[in-house]
Amino acid sequence: MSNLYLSISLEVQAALQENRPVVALESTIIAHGMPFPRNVETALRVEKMVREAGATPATCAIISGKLSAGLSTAEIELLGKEGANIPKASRRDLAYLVSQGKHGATTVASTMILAHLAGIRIFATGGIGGVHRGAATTMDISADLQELAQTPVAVVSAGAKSILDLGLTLEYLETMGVPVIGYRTNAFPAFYSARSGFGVDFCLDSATEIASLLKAHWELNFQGGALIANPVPEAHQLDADLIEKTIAEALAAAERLGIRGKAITPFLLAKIENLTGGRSLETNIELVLNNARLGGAVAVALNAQSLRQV
Ligand code: PSU
Ligand code: MN
Repeated sequence: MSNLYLSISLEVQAALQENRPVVALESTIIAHGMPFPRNVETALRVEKMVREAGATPATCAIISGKLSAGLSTAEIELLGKEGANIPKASRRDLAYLVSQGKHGATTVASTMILAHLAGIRIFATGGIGGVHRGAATTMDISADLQELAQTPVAVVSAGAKSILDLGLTLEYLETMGVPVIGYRTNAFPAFYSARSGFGVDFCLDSATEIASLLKAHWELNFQGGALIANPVPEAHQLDADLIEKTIAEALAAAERLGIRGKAITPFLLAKIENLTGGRSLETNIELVLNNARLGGAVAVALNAQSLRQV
C-alpha cells in the first residue's frame, strides 16, 4: 500500500484496513467498451450493485500516472467522456503511462495487476480477452490470459465473445493452469449468450463453494488467478444466430479496414452494437451488473473464510 505508484481511495483503503470485502472493476469497459453516457451510468450502477452485495467497489484506472484503485465519480466521468482518447492500458502500457504521468483505461490484465498491488482478490467485469480467431497467423492472444496465469486475482466474467476462438482460449487457460469455474452451469458462456458449445472445468452452485476453491488455490501457493464464468441471465441473452451473423459481419469489416492489435476489440464491440441496433449494449450492461452481484457475493464469502495470507 505504500507503493509509490499506487493510489488507493480513502473508501477502499478503509475497507482493506478493516478487512472488509472489496471488488475490483475495470475501466477499459468504460472508456472503450460502451458509448457515453451509458458507460458512466453503467459504471456507477455496477459500483452500486457491488455495494448492495455487501462489498466495496474499487474501479481501477491510471489517473495522471498513478495506478488508482477506487475512483471518484468525477474520474469515472472523465474516463467516460474522453472515451477513446484515454489509452487502453494493458500490462505492457503501465510503465509508459506512469512515467509520462498520463491517464489510462485498465483492461482485465492491468486491472488484475492493480488489484493485486492493492491487496484485492476479486474482480468483476464483462468479458475477458482471449485467443483471437486466426491467432495461428496473427499471434493475437490477449495479455489477459497470461495475467490470469500469473496474478492471484479471480475474475468474474460472462465468458468471452465469440469474436474470439473460444476453444483455443480455453486450451490456453488449461495449459497455463487457470481453473475455469462455471457458476451454476456446465457450459462456458459466450458473453451475449449463456452457452458457447464449450464446457467449463468445474460447476459450482454457490459463492461459498467458489470462495472455498479460491482459498484452496491460493493456500496451495498457486500464483495465478481463476476465471469464474457467470452466464448472462436468460431474459437478456441475444439470439445465437443474430450474434453469429453480426460477429461474422463485424470481423469482415475489421479485416477490410485492416484493424488489428489493441484496436480490434473496441472496434468489434462498437460494430456489433451498431449492427444489433443497440441491443448488444443492453445485454452487455445486464451481464456486467450480474457479474458485479456475483463478484460481491464471492468477495463476501472469501472474506468470511479468512484466507490465510500466503
Ligand atoms: N471483451 C469484451 N469487452 C471488453 C473487453 C473485452 O467483451 O471491454 C476489453 C477488456 O478490458 C479486456 C480487453 O481486458 O478488452 C482485451 O483487449 P485485448 O484483446 O487487446 O487484450
Ligand atoms: Mn490483442
